[in-house]
Amino acid sequence: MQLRPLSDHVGTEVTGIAMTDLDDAAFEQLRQLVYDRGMVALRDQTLTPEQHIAFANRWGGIDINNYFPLNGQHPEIAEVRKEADQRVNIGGGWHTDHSYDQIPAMGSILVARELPSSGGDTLFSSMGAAYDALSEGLKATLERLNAVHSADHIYSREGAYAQTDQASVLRGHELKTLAVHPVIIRHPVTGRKLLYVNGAFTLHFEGWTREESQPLLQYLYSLGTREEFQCRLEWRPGTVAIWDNRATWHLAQNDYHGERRVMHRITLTGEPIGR
Ligand SMILES: O=C(O)CCC(=O)C(=O)O
Ligand SMILES: [Fe+2]
Repeated sequence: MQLRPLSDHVGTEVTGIAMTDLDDAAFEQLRQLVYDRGMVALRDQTLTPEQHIAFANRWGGIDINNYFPLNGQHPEIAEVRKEADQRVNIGGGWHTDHSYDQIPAMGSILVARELPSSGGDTLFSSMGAAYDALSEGLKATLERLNAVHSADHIYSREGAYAQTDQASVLRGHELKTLAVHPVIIRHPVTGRKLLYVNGAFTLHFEGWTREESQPLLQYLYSLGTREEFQCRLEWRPGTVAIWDNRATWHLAQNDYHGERRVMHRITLTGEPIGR
């Protein structure tokens, strides 16, 4: 397995291995790499949907996404799709997946199925680096805070996608989600401290109004998207990304209007998170 870091803090490109053919030692090495680097991009894979599912089950388990369109044949696989005539993409703002769940998903495995001729990159940002960059004073304040997360304002009938051309394909408009998580969490495996709020799903600090929360949240969002904490994944046919939702945020660039982009996502079950 050959490794190439995509930036200082997040993302490693892996070549020279096949996901379908890993012995236990190589599988555990890959798992550790995802935890340490936040995102791993495996190049030159040929992964059928069945192999995608088998790999996710080997990792530990699958959380079904309640909102994205499902792939007809495989309910475990959600489709992240933008058609040539659609303007809005899925995941076009900085976020981490499923923070509105009580036990948020560990991560996601995204397989490129149809790519535009150019554009459609995904950016990732390191929440470990964001935490490390906080002052000791703000760290101490944030350590004591929890934040409230929900997906309702994104996916409900009045939500962010409602008036867009993704509305008709998204599901779960009637679902209600609410979860409270510490603002600073410890990675359940590595113990690394991480900033755990995000611009898509975090509503406010627990016990604070939204109005009171906004300025500090906005500060944290701008900190978390500093360019030096980011990497860029340029997809190629055969690229598969595995990312850790606790340790990173991501953003899907929407710069390929007029072309189709189709990705298959499986969401990986997580462990309870805490301080
Ligand atoms: O399409 C992408 O690159 C990522 C979309 C996204 O946010 C996701 O699959 O969770
Ligand atoms: Fe996402």
